[in-house]
Amino acid sequence: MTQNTVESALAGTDIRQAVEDALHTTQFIDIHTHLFKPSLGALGLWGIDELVTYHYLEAELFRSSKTTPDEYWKLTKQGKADLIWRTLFVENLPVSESTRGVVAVLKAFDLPTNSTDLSEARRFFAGQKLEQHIQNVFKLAGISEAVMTNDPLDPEEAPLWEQGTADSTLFHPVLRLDRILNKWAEHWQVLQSKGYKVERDLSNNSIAEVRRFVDHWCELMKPVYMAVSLPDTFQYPEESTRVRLLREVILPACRHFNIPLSLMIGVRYQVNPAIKLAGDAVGKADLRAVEHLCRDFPENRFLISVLSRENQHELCVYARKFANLLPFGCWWFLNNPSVVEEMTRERMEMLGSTFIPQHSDARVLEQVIYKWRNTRRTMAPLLANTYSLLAEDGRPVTREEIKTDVVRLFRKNFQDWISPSR
Ligand code: RAT
Ligand code: ZN
Repeated sequence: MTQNTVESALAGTDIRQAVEDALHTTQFIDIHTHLFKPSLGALGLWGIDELVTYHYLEAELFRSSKTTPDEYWKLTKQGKADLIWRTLFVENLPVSESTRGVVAVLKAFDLPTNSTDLSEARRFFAGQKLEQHIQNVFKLAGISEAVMTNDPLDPEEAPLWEQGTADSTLFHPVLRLDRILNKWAEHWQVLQSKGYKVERDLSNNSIAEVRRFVDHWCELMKPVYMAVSLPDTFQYPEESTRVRLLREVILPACRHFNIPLSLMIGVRYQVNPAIKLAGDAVGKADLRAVEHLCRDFPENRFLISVLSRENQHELCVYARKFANLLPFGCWWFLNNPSVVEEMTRERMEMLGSTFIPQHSDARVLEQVIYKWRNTRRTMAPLLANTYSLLAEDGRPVTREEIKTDVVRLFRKNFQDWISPSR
């Protein structure tokens, strides 16, 4: 170490300050959201009624209200939002992570956080112009870009891409494969109706034809990666349509376009269908599937998030074995400060800075404000502690090194993964 670096080496509270500064001056890349670029029109959700009816809050509503799901689904969007606001924010203290998030968003726009109704917030959001509002929101969230989730078999979304959509420097596309890989039986005829000669049992020329479909969408969308969410029962290898499509279509296509495949593993779909989107749960997965994929396909790059807390340690172990595996995010039920802290500490201890700590999973634009604020708040003491331990053990760190590490975690690891040559 040069004399100069020794002089600028930090200790104690200076480390904490340098971490806070690095976290606040780094524009993060939000690598997985359900937000949409403005040219995809009404698909993009924003504003107070969408925030309050987020499915994480719908799940909480039914714990505190006598309203049944059937009664709830009959209400208008505003009726639903009014009921949730009254139940979770007026009659109860909004102490859960998702309710506190709405409070943080209101506060960010200087809107009242304890009013008995949503009228002032509604007036405020109605007065925003979307494109300008997106820029303000990204600034408040400290993100430069967000990655979308784009399913070519979504009947509302696909025609918009086919007609041609304006690109956005703020939003990157991702080819989402859930319908193809998880619901082939319900969708093979949709491909057929679009002129692809596929069969339900993947016979004849089906594999080449699905590949032609995927290639068409990669050329149209230019996705930064492909992605699929998978059940806790996901196995690889296995005799199934999903695995054949994965092995013979998707992985070769990822190699051809030189993009990673994101696997989000561990959903127990629709354990309570009555509450719709809020009705999915979690199950521990067998991560030997990840082991087999990473070993059998060394030329593919995998972004992997697992939903069960019990799978997190194993995922880190596999990442130590396979350099083509990049763990990312604290997904869905894991995105609570207590779990984020535990998982992120474990990842740093086992993987150094070779992972992506978080994504927002935002479905409603303004959620990125609270989700990224919470991430920074949890990360600050955790990173400060990591660098303090390092200094205590004999390797002091500088402000510049801390900044470089934060940029790596929240930007560069992703940029390098999606485009290794840059
Ligand atoms: O977090 C969520 O909103 C979930 O409903 C899922 O969308 C999940 O993130 C996914 O991408 O499948
Ligand atoms: Zn998601």
